[in-house]
Amino acid sequence: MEKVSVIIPVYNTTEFLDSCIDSVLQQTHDNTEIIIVNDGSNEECTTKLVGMDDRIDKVKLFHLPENKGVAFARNFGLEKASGDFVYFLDSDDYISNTTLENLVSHIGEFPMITGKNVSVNKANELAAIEYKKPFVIYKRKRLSRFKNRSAVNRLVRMDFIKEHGLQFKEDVKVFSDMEFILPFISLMPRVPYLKTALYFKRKRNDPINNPSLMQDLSSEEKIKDFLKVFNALKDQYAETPQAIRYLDRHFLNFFRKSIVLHCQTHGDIENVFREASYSANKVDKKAYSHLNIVVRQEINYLKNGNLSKFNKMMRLHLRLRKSKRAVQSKRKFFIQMYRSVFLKMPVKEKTIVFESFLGKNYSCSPKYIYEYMVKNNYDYNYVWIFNEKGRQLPGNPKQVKRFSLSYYYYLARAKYWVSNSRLPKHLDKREENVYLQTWHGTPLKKLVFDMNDIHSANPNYKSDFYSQSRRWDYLIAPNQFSHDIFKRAFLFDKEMLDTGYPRNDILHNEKDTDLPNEIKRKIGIPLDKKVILYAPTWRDGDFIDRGKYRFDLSLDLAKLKETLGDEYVVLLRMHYFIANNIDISGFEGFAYELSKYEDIAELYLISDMLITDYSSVFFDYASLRRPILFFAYDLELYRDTLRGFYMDIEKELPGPLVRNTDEIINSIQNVDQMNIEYKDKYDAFYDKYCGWEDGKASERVVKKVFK
Ligand code: C2G
Repeated sequence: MEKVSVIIPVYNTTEFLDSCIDSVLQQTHDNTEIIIVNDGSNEECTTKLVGMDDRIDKVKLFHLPENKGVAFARNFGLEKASGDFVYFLDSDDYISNTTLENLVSHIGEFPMITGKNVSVNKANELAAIEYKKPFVIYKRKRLSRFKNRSAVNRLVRMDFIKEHGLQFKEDVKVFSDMEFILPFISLMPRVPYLKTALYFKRKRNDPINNPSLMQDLSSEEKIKDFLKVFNALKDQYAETPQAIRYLDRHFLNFFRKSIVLHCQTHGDIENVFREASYSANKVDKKAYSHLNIVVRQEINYLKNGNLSKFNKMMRLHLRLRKSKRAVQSKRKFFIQMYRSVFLKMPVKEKTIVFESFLGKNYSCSPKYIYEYMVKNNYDYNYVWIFNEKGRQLPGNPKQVKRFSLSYYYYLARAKYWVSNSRLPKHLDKREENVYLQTWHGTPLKKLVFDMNDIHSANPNYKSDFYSQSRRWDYLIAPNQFSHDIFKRAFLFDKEMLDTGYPRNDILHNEKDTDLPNEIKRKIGIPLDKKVILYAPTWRDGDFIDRGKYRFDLSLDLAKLKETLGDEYVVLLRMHYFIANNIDISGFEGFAYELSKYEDIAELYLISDMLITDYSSVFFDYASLRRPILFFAYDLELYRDTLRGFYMDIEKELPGPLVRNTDEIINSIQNVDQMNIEYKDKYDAFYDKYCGWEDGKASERVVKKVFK
């Protein structure tokens, strides 16, 4: 059986190594050697590699004395390889267990065969492994034109490499593969492509702390590398028309995607322009004769080295594209108005825009900050963002619909923004703008940069979060514990307001007033029944779409009603991300579906007891010093896989962990005993997490931010 040498250059990818190497060890093709080239990785990664080497005899591990770059590492691996075929795999990716077998059995007489790449991020990685089979489409092998310039997921004949002296270009950090790949383009008119040979390419989710090579370089560095490779190959293959066509096509593509973008977004572009101009002169006119006149002019000015005309043409090109986009969609038109008109108008010094939970309701700290200001006659104009307008609100603020033209107008002009979650990335913060981020809970579950893997629907979560949170000027901390975590997990370095949560003022100020009964009457809850509130959080892995998650009720309502129905009613309150409806038919008068109720703080006020899970609601509810049960039926999955926690919940929680409805019923029937049992823990919990709150948090925040 023919031997395959799998060459894996490694640089600081500890967390991905197991899945990468295991995927090679599990190959159905038997005769494989694994050549790992440790390219000067850190100690953690090196130790991990050494451990693997001991375990497995197929692995040949080499250490380079310092980081020499991926091209050098691959060339080094090539020298060590003894197989009939070579296959390149990156150390943060992995392959399906039949990939090599499929490639070997279909390569025939060709010097190279290509497989199919599948992009994976944390959210679909499990799915990709689990559903590996259905991914494989058993189609006949197809000869296709060669589009992609990367060396991974190709089985290459060693003879061919040796015969042509193929190498990766070592004096660039990126695009070093092109030099290795190009001979195939010029010598093979067609390359077999096999859909069943899968390569799982990982999309890194933390470009801030753990960037991939591409993510780590500036656009200027990438452009310089590309041009260097392009120039060298153009000269080397001047006599090979196929290679020339391939190179020209790549240049034009790169010009339109990367060079133009760089020039539009950077001030000092002279250097890049000069170098690109030099390369553009190597491009054959025929390669771009089919493009539209504006792009052709752009390329001509680039070739002539006329920067000012090039700039003019680029701006015209941009304007044309923008207006084309603007008519394509209303939202885009609003955004264009926002950028080109509203942001140019002066800031309104006395305007504050408020938003809570992405416009879903009138609640949380923004509500209480706002109400404090209205009640104390602060001289400001107030604007609230909602998904649905038309609420009756104290102070009668202006209400705007989220993402409407007025939304963009007020966000552009208001000096102040107050929000409890993130505002969209496409908004621009003006220099004069003051952004108060209230956030929305003491964290139990790990946050952003403390999270290892992202299981939720948005794979760009970390980088989005990073850019959105750079705009925050103030951030409210409910307690010292949150202060420390927020600083680290949000990488927040502006002013933290150690005030406690404004949203909990109501729990201190209205606990003993008529308000609780008024709220019960408004909802229609009998005054003679005790109230249990069930308020669980969302599950990162159960998504329907971005921002839309599913939740299945694990409470047995029938059992609860049967045992507790005479004394209690149950309020069901789902997290605002939950998109499916909870069905309570048959339980009317006992169960109340209040997921759409505006403000959960009002539900806390009227509840005698809380059941929750890993939601931050219990940190707030504890301000009332009322009993709390933790219905943690999926604790292991949630804590160990999906999120990870900041505290040892078995030690610190101020109430019991329960796993099923029977245990819930049992705790409720013995609630007095439970209160005694948990008294000390409750006191300690209260001091640590609720100690800063006294009903005056809104006042402290307003005095600080609005002077
Ligand atoms: N919430 C609610 N109803 C629920 C759950 C939550 O109204 N059933 C509200 C509460 O105000 C809660 C907030 O949403 O404090 C945040 O909910 P969490 O369940 O804690 O989850 P998440 O939105 O992921 O925020 O630092 C806090 C974390 O970021 C948690």
